[in-house]
Amino acid sequence: AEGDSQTAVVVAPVEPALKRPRRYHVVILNDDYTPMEFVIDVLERFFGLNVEQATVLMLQVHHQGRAAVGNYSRDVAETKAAMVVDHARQHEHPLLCQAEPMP
Ligand code: TYC
Repeated sequence: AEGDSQTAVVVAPVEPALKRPRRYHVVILNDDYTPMEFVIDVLERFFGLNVEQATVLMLQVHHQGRAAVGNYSRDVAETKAAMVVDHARQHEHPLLCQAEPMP
């Protein structure tokens, strides 16, 4: 209509108000002392793997030094890692397990 002025408003790109929270890997690490059977049991018990999947993953860690077991929210990943370490210490095994932010 007459008299309308077209005003161009330039909006600078801003950070999204809500960033999707980072996901965290739970990583298990190799060591020379924790029995293979114990690691397999941990993978079944805490990560819901079946015995075949757990065996493959345990051997991967044994040969390559480490592997990611799953990805979770930060809270869940840190809790699971702490539960695994706690369980291992109760059985006097040095197994290490930690949460790491995904790239
Ligand atoms: N390297 C151990 C052994 O030879 C087995 C092992 C596998 C330990 C995976 C830890 O995260 C681990 N008994």
